[in-house]
Amino acid sequence: MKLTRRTFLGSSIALTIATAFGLSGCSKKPETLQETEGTGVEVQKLAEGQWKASGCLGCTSWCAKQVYMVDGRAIKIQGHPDSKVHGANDCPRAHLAVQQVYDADRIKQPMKRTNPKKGKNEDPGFVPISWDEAMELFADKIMELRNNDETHKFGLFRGRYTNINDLFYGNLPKIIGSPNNISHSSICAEAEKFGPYYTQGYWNYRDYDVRNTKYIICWGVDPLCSNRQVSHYLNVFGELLEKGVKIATIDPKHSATAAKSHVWMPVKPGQDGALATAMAHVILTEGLWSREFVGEFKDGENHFVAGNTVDEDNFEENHTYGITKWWNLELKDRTPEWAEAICGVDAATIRKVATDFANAAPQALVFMGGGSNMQVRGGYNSMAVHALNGLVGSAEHEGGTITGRSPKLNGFTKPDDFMDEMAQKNTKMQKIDQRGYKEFPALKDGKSGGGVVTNRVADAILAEDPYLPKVMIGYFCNFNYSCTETERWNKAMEKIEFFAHCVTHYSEMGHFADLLLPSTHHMFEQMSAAAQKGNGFTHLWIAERLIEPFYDVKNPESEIPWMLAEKLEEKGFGNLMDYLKTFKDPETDKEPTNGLELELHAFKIRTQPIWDPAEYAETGNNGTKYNSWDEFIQAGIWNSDAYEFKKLWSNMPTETGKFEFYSETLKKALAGHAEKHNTDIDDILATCKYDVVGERAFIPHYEEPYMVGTESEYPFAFIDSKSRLTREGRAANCSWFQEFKDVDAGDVKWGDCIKMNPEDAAKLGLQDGELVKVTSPTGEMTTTLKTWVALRPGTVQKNFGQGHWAMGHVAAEDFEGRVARGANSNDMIPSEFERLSGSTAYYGSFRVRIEKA
Ligand SMILES: Nc1nc2c(c(=O)[nH]1)N[C@H]1C(S)=C(S)[C@@H](COP(=O)(O)OP(=O)(O)OC[C@H]3O[C@@H](n4cnc5c(=O)[nH]c(N)nc54)[C@H](O)[C@@H]3O)O[C@H]1N2
Ligand SMILES: Nc1nc2c(c(=O)[nH]1)N[C@H]1C(S)=C(S)[C@@H](COP(=O)(O)OP(=O)(O)OC[C@H]3O[C@@H](n4cnc5c(=O)[nH]c(N)nc54)[C@H](O)[C@@H]3O)O[C@H]1N2
Ligand code: SF4
Ligand SMILES: [Mo]
Repeated sequence: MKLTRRTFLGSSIALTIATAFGLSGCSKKPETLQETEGTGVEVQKLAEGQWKASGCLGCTSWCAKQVYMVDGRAIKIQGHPDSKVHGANDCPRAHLAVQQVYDADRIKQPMKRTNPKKGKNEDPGFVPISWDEAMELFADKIMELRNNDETHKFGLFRGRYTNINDLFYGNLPKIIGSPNNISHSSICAEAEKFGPYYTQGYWNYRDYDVRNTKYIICWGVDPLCSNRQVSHYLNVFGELLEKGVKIATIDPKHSATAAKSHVWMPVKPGQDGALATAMAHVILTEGLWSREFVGEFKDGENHFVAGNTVDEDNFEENHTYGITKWWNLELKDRTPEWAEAICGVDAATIRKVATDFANAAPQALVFMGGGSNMQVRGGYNSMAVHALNGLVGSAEHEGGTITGRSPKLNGFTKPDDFMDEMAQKNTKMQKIDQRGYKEFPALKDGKSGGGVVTNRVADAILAEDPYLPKVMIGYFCNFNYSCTETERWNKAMEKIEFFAHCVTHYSEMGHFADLLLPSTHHMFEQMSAAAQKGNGFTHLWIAERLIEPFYDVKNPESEIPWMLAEKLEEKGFGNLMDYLKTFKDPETDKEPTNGLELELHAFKIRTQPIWDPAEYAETGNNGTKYNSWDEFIQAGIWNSDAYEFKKLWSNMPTETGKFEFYSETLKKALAGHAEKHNTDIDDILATCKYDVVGERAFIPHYEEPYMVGTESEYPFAFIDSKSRLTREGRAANCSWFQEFKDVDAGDVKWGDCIKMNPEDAAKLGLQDGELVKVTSPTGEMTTTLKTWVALRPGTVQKNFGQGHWAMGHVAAEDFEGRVARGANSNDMIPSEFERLSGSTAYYGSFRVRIEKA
């Protein structure tokens, strides 16, 4: 059976896009056109409606939103004015959510695969079934695992998620008896957290006090386009420039932010470590480090002279640890002239930026994104770049880089009492992502195997090492598109006996599913909540179901587990249902009787320290205090109190309590991992593709980037960046994404391109606009060439977001024929890792060859 549009539309085929958008079929006629006073411009007045609180999971910014509701339909979105993070400000991508929820291409009811053969070129033959049948099938598969004592062969993939995800992602696999809950975190940003953790003990995103700063270095980050708090930065940037804040951007491409910066430093891809260590060298030799934070030579003289070691005993450190070791082991030789030859930024610019930055400090900050560190040897770049904040005393300082406060929330009942003997035993098995293997330390929070290695799962499945999982469920994720070397994922998912995918849309991953479980859209069709920081505050938004879904969709984090628990109970395994019954309504003490009640109770329990005075009297509440659930849910937002600067000085959660330039914390973590594998740290680092030996392993240092493909065979270093309008991997089926694709400078509407400096194009005899074949050591793609001056010669750049062959009729060139619109860089990016954090390497990691197609 062919995967046709009709199959997808099912019984809802009569719904046209027009009705979906509320343009017709609406009980009220649209209001008439009116002239806005004095302008002569006629605009359509918004129909009578109401702003309702909600939130956006379009990216990790997790912005608080309001949705304008008319007759039960969502028609417009704005920032929640009460958010102290971004106020009513918005990012353009929020509006795409309206196109997503009313998309005619959504999966409208559960679908079952009828073709047992899996493969990209196989037609899955999906046919509609009821939820009851779907859950029956799924529960049978889990019971098979239980009957064979192989519950560890169950696995759950998580992409994006809400604040109650611990119920489904955290605890459900444990109760079934599996260690395998695999999040997408390490295809996202783990290497970026590595540096801040191994210097100041903080494994999370940072916040930047830009309103009080004088100098910002945007390093491998494009805050006007991506990263977190786009809604905030897009709107505050003008104010900063007007006030005279200086901005330098370090990015091999001329990004949206570079275009608004005073200085653009087009670092060669992957060479961030050279630049960062040279800037540290300048700050020390020029005597511009923070005396208050770092300390001073006992004799008051500056002994940091290029090429000379210093006497460690002659320096009295304050809130930091290891400054002289860092100098002696690394920085003394890292002159700007040395760096210029390596990283391609001239020595004078390095000197000037380092000096201006340090002179503005402590109201000066380095804003670090993934560009500088989601690289094969990016762990130490992450440390080196973040350490600059330590050198100038801006870490935790007003106008500096801060770590943000989290809301105090309640956890759920622990699953332990609901795990039977089989579950206790099988959850102790090795996880299927190989975390903690010798070659995958994944040292989150200082622990060997403490973090996830998402993208390794494909290899592990193919190698059946540690074992082949059999029954899997995934939600809000699309690893066959979002992970590198996508073909590995296609082959791996073919091997999974039974896979259920809980998503709004068909996708490259869903193509390999046995069950498609249509999911609610997080912004409109379910209860939802998330917390994020920005502007010196943290907000937590909470949203009620705003739209009564007109497709047969369910929330994967609550309704699907409930239905599964019912089925499992019928089949004799009641532990999951017993567990879910502990989710009692904190107000009435009533047990949930269905999935929607479970959802409501879970959010109430989680946020009780925000809305229940009796609860926060005990737990504390470091922000808005509500008097009841109703009051909280109506307002839809909680804000933290303002950040307390300097509170963590000499109180960092590191081994020494200090900001570590010589990381005792990393030394301990690496030693723990080496000991587990009966070897030494040098061997571990070599296994992880690092060059370093000895003591330098514990300090931020320069490593030559590990690039796949030799320069002679593959002359161009590839630069991957996010499309400005992509909502992670899932905006391409919105016509607004396609129509405005050219907001990415140089890109084309409804299409795709790769960009190259015109000098390089001329050398190759290639013309702007012609089709080219791009070949990497592991894949190839055909796309249009655009010449673009804003790139250094020797590089090519392409944005991530197009290249969907599944998803829908807008995203794909030919949906039924599985022909992509544009190209997915991941078809070409070799699968490499930053192994110390478990991250996938997207940046500074490979080269390509370009020829006429
Ligand atoms: N080359 C390259 N690759 C990248 C990146 C890059 O910059 N370059 N970025 C990386 C990053 S930072 C990340 S975080 C990952 C993201 O990668 P993933 O976590 O795999 O997420 P998406 O690709 O966004 O796919 C999410 C799926 O969820 C479904 N969906 C959409 N909305 C909803 C909803 O409201 N509810 C549910 N249940 N499902 C929904 C859609 O069908 C979509 O297929 O990609 C990574 N991959
Ligand atoms: N528009 C948009 N914004 C998003 C998302 C989205 O999908 N779309 N996703 C969100 C998510 S999930 C995440 S994790 C964050 C990630 O946000 P970031 O970590 O900031 O990651 P990117 O935007 O992928 O990359 C940042 C910059 O790195 C540059 N870069 C590439 N190679 C190198 C290099 O070798 N060195 C240096 N210095 N720079 C390099 C790229 O050109 C790009 O401008 O963004 C979030 N914001
Ligand atoms: S897409 Fe990201 S930045 Fe934009 S509104 Fe949504 S969460 Fe905020
Ligand atoms: Mo991400």
